[in-house]
Amino acid sequence: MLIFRDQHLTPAQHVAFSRRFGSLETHVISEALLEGYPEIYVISNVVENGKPKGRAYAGTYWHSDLSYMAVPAMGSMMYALQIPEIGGDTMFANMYLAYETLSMGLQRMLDGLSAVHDFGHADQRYFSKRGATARLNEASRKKTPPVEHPVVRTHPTTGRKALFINPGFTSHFVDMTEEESEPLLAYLFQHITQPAFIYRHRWQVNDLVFWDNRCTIHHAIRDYGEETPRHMHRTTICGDKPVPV
Ligand SMILES: O=C(O)CCC(=O)C(=O)O
Repeated sequence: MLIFRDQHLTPAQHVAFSRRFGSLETHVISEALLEGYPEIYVISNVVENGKPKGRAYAGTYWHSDLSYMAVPAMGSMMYALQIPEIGGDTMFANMYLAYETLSMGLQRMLDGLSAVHDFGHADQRYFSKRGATARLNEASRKKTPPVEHPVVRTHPTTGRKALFINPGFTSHFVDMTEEESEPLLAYLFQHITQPAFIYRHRWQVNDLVFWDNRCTIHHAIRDYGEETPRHMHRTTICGDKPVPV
């Protein structure tokens, strides 16, 4: 992760800087894209003239951006425009450490597994309970069928192994039922989100935070009131297909 405090960026500058690292994704939730800048996904609980300015409470569960796509995101760059005085932090967990601290036996077993990732899983499991806006509709559901990824991936730049599963989007292991997968996934999800692996970012207005989705997962904390504005712009940088170990 890279954190740049006190940046003063127009949407065009945010997009231009992001493009230096690769081509940019257009998020499947089209209602949340910034007018005139489809590369900017707006995460916001602000409503103006009765119209939501973005997707409220997006990412309020552990996930890696776009892991539900066949080619998940390399990185994301989030720019803070409005932040609650208290709360609204984002937690990031280190998936290299998550892998490296498992026993050799479990590492070896996971090295050979693949898992299914599904945007609908998070939508049903988390959003339906929390009244988020801009949920998956039929068109966006069609664009995001479940996909399979290796459970352990080799980072293309560092060559290090990282666990590539997350509670938000990973529904089960390939060739196993959800019921069979559940006990091991539950163990792994508590392992990968333990405090020792977490950096918690306390946002300030004008922060630009750039994270690598190939070796981290993150969780936006919803601990502020609905009347407390939180307004962010995010660009998403295209990645490559996860390489198994
Ligand atoms: O709002 C945040 O802090 C993070 C939102 C999120 O999870 C994301 O952009 O993927």
